[in-house]
Amino acid sequence: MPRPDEYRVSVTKDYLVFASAHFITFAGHRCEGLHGHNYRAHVTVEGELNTESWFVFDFVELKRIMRRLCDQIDHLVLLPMESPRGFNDPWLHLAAPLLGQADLLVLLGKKPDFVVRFAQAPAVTAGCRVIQVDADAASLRAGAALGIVADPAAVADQLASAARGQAWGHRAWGDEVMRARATVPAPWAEARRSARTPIHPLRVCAALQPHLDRGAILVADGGEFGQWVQAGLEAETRLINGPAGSIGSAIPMAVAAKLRHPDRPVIAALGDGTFGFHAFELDTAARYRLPVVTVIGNDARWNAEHQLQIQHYGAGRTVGCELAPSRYDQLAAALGGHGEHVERAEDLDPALDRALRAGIPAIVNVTIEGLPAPTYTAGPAH
Ligand SMILES: Cc1ncc(C[n+]2csc(CCOP(=O)(O)OP(=O)(O)O)c2C)c(N)n1
Ligand SMILES: [Mg+2]
Repeated sequence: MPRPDEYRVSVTKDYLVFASAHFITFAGHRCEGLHGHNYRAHVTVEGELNTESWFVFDFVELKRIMRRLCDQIDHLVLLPMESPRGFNDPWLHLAAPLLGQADLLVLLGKKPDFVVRFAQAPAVTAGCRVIQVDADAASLRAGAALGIVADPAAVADQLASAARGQAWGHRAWGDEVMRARATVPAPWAEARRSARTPIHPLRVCAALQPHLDRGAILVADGGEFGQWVQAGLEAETRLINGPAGSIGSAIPMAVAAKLRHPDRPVIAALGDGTFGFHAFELDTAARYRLPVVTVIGNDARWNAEHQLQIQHYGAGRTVGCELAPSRYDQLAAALGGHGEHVERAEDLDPALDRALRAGIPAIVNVTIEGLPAPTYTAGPAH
């Protein structure tokens, strides 16, 4: 509330609008909103009356500033950041527990938030210094040893080229981290080859890996299957669901990736529950003839939630996370796409080949075993 000697001016206009969220952009700067959101800006300025002009704030200037701000943020695509799990990113494999030994942490465009456990003890050593590079000065944490306001990508390039000119005598810890990163639990090798039914998530990874090696882009999303996919695949280009772990954006992300890289195959791997969030984006992909391949790890469950319930309430007390073992491949066919249904490991390779060759959006619906996500610190992985 303004004080009695303060005044308030409020502005909103039809043109003070901007749109953001999921977009497809085409040649000629045309934009199509998928299910993006349109926002109307409303600003209120409170202050004393200027006794010369009898203005609180020049109305015309206020509208001009607002217009500029709206134009700046209009049509920005909101894409999730790596990585929802931060220190817990399953791709780190056995390196995750070693990160806590670091004596220097460089955060490039990353806020010291929950995904890096606030860069504080006990997640990092008590004496660990933090250097934070961020384009936004307001994001710099007061306690950082050094805060730099700059484009993080440019700083990363500068650091890398400066580092190339240095002789590094102390590689042991770095090598240890790299080795741990490249090390997966021993039972994984067998799981990747396994012919068992329902199919092990790592067996799905084994079938996908050669396509990624040949340049396919990976989109990984959702639940326990999403964690397995992130852990079990090496992709040169990988998009995963955002820092908060919000699920469901895989197909829109895959559509965007295909538009950006029309010559590269795009594979979205996601759980059945996750598919349910924005399954109809397949229709968008079909209408725009974008042949993305969606691989659904179908365990007929919201397994991530199911596992949490087991952990917290016990195995006999799970509720409300069951799904039907639906034939999502048939949904693809109904929308003008290509569908494959796979129940046996030996059928994975030919089904993926057909899906990738189909030239239209495809769904590969794979009946998988609903396993808990991989863990590395608490005993052997599943
Ligand atoms: C938007 C959103 N809603 C709900 C959740 C909570 N959530 C996380 S994983 C999950 C279930 C995912 O199920 P599925 O995709 O089938 O993967 P599974 O765990 O079965 O492998 C849910 C509901 C979330 N992270 N984001
Ligand atoms: Mg599931």
